[in-house]
Amino acid sequence: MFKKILIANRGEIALRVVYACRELGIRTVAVYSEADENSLHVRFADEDVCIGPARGADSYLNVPAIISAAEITGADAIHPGYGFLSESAYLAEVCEACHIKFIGPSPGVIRLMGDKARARRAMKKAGVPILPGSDGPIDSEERGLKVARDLGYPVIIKAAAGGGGRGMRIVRSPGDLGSALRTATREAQAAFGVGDVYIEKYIEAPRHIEVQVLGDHHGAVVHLGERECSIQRRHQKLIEEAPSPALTDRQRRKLGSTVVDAARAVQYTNAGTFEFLMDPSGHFYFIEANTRLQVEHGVTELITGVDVVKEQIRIAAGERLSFKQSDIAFTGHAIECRINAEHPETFVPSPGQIQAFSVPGGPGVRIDTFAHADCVVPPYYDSLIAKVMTWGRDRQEAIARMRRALEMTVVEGIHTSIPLHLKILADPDFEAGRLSTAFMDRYQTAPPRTS
Ligand code: MV4
Repeated sequence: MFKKILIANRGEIALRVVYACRELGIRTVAVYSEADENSLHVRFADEDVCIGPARGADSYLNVPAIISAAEITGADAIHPGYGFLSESAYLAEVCEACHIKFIGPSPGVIRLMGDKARARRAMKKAGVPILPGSDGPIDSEERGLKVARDLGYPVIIKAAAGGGGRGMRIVRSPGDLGSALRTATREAQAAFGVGDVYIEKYIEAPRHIEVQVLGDHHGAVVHLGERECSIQRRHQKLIEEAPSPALTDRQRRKLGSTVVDAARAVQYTNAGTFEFLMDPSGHFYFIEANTRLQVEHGVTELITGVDVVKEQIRIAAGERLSFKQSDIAFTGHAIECRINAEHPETFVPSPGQIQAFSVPGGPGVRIDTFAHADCVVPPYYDSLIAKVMTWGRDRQEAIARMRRALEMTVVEGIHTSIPLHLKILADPDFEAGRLSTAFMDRYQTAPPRTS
């Protein structure tokens, strides 16, 4: 087992990795930017190294600074958390060259899944249902028009190097295809340095359902069931839950075994998430795979009892998974609300100094946060300040617990999304589990007044 892990991240996820390391008896090294000097992840790590100025590009994205910090402190592994360098095949390669274990999949798998068009082909080959679409990148308007005509409109143009909703364009008629292709290609080139785009049939108002997997270095792969993440706004998830209220046990088993086969086919190791869209008639289509720990991993932990972060560390250290698929039982229901430092109606970021901070406990409540009274939420990073998770024997109990937990959460000095979360929890469609990625359209901000 590792003796010392460097955590190349900040905020609640850096603390979450500290928790796992402490429980495993592993020393921790925090890295931090000049804006995070007084953060809890620094306070609770055994050692800490300042890696640069506040801006992410100068600190948490700075590979040489992070590798140097690992070498200086003698860390034998790096946990990248989520965001920042978590899906950097380059960091994973540099780690290999420096004999530091990267706690995540191999560089080859990260690179494969990072190219969404290649990932799509690999999943198709492995027998995973994908959306009807182009076989590879679209390099001309003629080709695009032909593919779109065969698919039928609407279609969606996606950047091969995109993902998470970046670089997508919906096209509803052939007259719009040419200019959409050119814009999408230009934007992809500017944003990702690769202009490749591909086309898929567009599904209106799907559910977003994703499957958590773990694979060890001895060929064992298991799934930990699905999460439903349909409640999102501009590709930022607001509420996630497990299991999905839309799946039958039979669908769950089938989706799970399809994903396990696919992960095996690409020799997937460590933790990963395979994302699907579910159309209104209940069909699943693979969209992309995330080769990192996800923000919402906690709801899976609450219904399976598996500590995903500890498993990531054990897997990277070469240990075998200690359980088989048949050992995993799904018990009850879990929900997560992502509490952001932002105005609940305008969604404008609200960084600053938190004055009062109090979070509830009680049965079935888990809170992952780096916030505390007097802490500062810096303006440089994403606005997630806390994840409130609740567990109940059924969905209704999980929702009731979430309601009382949010009603008794106190955050003063900054705005938070809690009032919006309470509104969603009271929505009859939410309560009935009638979810889709279009759910949040009803909470559109009012257009600015002109008089
Ligand atoms: C789609 C889609 C409809 N049809 N692909 C957005 C994030 C990225 N992972 C893929 N996304 C979508 N791809 C086809 N062919 C709709 C979305 C989508 C979406 C997906 C998941 C969660 C929220 C979403 C919100 C808007 C659009």
